[in-house]
Amino acid sequence: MAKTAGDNPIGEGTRVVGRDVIHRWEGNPILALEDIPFPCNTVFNAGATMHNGQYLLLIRVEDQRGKSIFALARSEDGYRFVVDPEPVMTPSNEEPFATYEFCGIEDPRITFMDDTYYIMYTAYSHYGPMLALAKTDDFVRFERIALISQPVNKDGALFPRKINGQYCRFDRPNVGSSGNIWISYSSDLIHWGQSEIVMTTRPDHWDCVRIGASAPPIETDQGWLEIYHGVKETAAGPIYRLGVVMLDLDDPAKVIGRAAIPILTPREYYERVGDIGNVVFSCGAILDKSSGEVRIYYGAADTCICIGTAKLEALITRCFEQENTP
Ligand code: BMA
Repeated sequence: MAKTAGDNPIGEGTRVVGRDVIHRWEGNPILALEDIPFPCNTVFNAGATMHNGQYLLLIRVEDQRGKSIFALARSEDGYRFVVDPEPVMTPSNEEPFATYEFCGIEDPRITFMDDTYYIMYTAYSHYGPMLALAKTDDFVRFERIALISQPVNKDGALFPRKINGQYCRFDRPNVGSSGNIWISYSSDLIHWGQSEIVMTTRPDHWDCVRIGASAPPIETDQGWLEIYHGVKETAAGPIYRLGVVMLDLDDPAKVIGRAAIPILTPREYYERVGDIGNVVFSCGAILDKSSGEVRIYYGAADTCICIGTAKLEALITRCFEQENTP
């Protein structure tokens, strides 16, 4: 439903929306609590992909205990989604996953590679968050592959092809309350190593406290385009925003362009107010190669799911503008 000026008690309706390179859909949010066909608390960060001509979102749903599970939402147009009646992945009862998923499974990111859909997600337990990997062919049967990091690690995003003969992922080990984007490699998707720092927080910027990969990287003729999130602490708590960076195609640990300003920042009421306010957080984006448009699905205020779009070329250009004007 299109918003009018009166809908937003914080700003002045949609007047502020045009300041971000990402265009928010006027019908946002696309999924909220009332769209989930089983009892839950909130719905937010979702992996995104195409499957048999349909848009699929693997959505993070927080149940009423406070533990997260995954459900599947389907759409013909990428905007209007219907959620399957039952969750598709819940914390495992089988070891070794049961111990490390005890507090929930979070933030799924989908990568299609070699006819298989891989899902890298955060397994949450009393021992802290760590990365896990599952796979599916049909979004009906999901098979866990392995726990693939120690705690504390989050924001795992698998590249869509091997690089120099190896599988490749971003991850985000924490150092206290801070954290940077790293890269790790594997020959079998189970054992990971050769870890290397990719990029760090910027002390004087919107991404000064923590950063992490958001959507899995998109291959372009300029390099790997990564949509990432950055956190700034304020007197009123953290603000989560989205930014873009371009990485070398053959050596994705090498940054070749990083936008100075965010591509999306919380401005709308549904991004400002919710269980965790002032959050836009993406786990999935879909590139339509024929139109050159990127559809970015993002959780807003840890309470609903939204869509924003941008031309791929606009995102690429942003990466190489060192001092983007606000
Ligand atoms: C991050 C993740 C996300 C969440 C965000 C804002 O650390 O846990 O799932 O959306 O915080 O609360």
